[in-house]
Amino acid sequence: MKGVIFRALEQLVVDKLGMAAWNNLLQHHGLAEQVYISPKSYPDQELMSLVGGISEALAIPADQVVKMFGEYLFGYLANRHCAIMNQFVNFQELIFGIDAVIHKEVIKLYHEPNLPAIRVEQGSQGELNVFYASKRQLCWCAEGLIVGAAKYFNTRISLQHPECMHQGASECRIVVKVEDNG
Ligand code: MNH
Ligand code: ZN
Repeated sequence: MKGVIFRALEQLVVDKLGMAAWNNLLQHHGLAEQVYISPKSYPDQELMSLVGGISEALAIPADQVVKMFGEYLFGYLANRHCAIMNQFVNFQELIFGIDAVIHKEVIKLYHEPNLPAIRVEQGSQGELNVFYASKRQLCWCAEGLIVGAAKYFNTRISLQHPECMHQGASECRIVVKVEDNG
């Protein structure tokens, strides 16, 4: 994962628990000397162990920590990439543009980013099926990012996650129902 992802996690932890908690976390995971500033990629495993540490510190299951982080990450990325965000007028457009617009721009802006495969299909009841696949299996982060996107557009949604890589599926299916379009 890119440094930007770790910096977002750092900001979340510092916001919620303070700088000492972040330094403690790094220390407990042998990352005390680590600063996530360079444009290179850092091992996915470091993100996973930090999530594990936060999960322990807050007594919240890791999947919920990852989802909370995803929601926070959306705001963090949206702030830094206004030019990308301004291409979307509403929540649905953004969701349909994750792969072909957002992550396509990310490939131009970041050196060899590690991105998931995402495709979106309209369901028969107006719901959106977001299909997610990645060897990082961060589908809870995807859920959180979707929640963050909905909040960004003042849109009320509900989510289901009926097929999941963590349950042996080859890709996750996240069903997004728009309840109220702001
Ligand atoms: Mn996007 C990584 C999904 C919006 C920029 N993105 C990820 C990952 C997921 C993801 C999941 C974690 C990697 C993986 O699972 O393999 N992203 C989404 C979803 C939305 C989204 C579901 C909207 C909803 N992403 C955005 C926006 C931006 C962005 C908006 C920026 C403008 N995403 C990134 C960057 C990475 C990333 C940057 C990190 C790449 C890396 O670490 O190498
Ligand atoms: Zn899943």
